[in-house]
Amino acid sequence: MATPPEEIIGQMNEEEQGMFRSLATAGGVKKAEILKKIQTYAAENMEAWKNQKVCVGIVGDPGAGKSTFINSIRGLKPKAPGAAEVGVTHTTEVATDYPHPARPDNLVFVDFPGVLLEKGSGDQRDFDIQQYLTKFGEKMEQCHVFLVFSSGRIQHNAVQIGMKARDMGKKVLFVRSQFDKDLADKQNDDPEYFDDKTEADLMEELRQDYIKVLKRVGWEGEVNPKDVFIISGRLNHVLKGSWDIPKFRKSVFESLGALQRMVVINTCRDFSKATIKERGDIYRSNMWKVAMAATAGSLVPYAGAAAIPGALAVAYKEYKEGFGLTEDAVEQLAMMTKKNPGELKQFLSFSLLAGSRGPIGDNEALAVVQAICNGLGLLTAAAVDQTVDIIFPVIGALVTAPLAYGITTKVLNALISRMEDCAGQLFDYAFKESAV
Ligand SMILES: Nc1nc2c(ncn2[C@@H]2O[C@H](COP(=O)(O)OP(=O)(O)O)[C@@H](O)[C@H]2O)c(=O)[nH]1
Ligand SMILES: [Mg+2]
Repeated sequence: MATPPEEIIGQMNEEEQGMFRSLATAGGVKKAEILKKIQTYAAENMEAWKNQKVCVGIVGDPGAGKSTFINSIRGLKPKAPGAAEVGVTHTTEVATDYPHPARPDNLVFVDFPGVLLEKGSGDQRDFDIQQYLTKFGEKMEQCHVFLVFSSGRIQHNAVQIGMKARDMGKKVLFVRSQFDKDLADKQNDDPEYFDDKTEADLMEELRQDYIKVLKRVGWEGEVNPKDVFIISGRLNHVLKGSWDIPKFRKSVFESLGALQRMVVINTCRDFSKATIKERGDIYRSNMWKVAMAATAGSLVPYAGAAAIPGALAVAYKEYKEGFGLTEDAVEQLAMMTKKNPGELKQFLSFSLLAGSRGPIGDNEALAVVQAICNGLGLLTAAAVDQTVDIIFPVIGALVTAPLAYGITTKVLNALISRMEDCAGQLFDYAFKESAV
């Protein structure tokens, strides 16, 4: 029994469905031929996200925390190589690109100037949005989403620029940063506030305040409170997902296309527990492609097995990155939570292994695991324990597979679910009794 093409086409995004639906409904094209075409497409496009570009435009008042956030979202500390200068008060008149160091061609944050100084005038009140657009309009067009930063007293200029971005059809999100500072100030200045109110109440007040100020400074149209995010731009808070960071990340996902989302989750490190499900779902939506690529060459069980390791290995590596389960990520997590890195890695290995006994005998499974891992080049000294542990149930399922495509998607789904669980458990374990 072969997998019907309709089932696979149903998993595709709109554009891809358009490509293959007509083929499936056209008379005279054999199912096997359609499957072959889908396979070829999948094999060629499994990593198509690597050709995508995501550009995030940022504007806001000086001192709002733009540079700090631009560094943190790229995983950089303030003085790291490539980091934006923080605390600079002089105004610049250029839009500065800040590429993500891990994928500089795929993910760029653009710091747009909030002013346009006329030669000889130096008067900011003369801000001319038309002139600004002449200079920066093209660059703004290249951005996919805009962030308007404020520290409570947003400037007229930033509002004008934000509205233009909106009029260009861009999603505009509003960010009020430095909530860690706001919270500490409130606890110091008005401790009684917290007798009957919570952190969440203070966040709501700041959110409403942001909307009020936006209106006062000339924002035209409704501002949805769901588009306003109260965050701290400090590295640890961005990585941990404090306050509105998870909601913010989800809104950014929603503003992007399917492949662009892959760029973000595979590139921007995120330890937050609250986005685990969204990250998993982004990988799930791409599963059919991985599975079809894995079975490229044949849909006959075993005959296609030679292609399986390559596609699976690629997906496996992506998942580890996206869920923060790489050696490097775990070491960073250990550092920020002041835990012993060895201890965290051991915990991760243990949770990956838990409940992984498959339907086939241990010796048999081990032999297959070793063969596959060798083929994947994953059997390196550093990664071996984690890799074998997680691939174990995958291979267990493959060996008993009656049908390569169907089983591979099941296996990928299991792999994603396993990584989701592990990422959640690791988060709880790492942040337990941690001051971060
Ligand atoms: N506590 C705290 N300080 C921040 C935060 N974001 C920025 N700062 C500080 O605020 C000042 C201005 O930040 P910067 O990122 O340069 O703002 P920009 O002018 O918008 O680029 C610097 O001293 C930062 O260290 C934050 O989220 N929390
Ligand atoms: Mg700055």
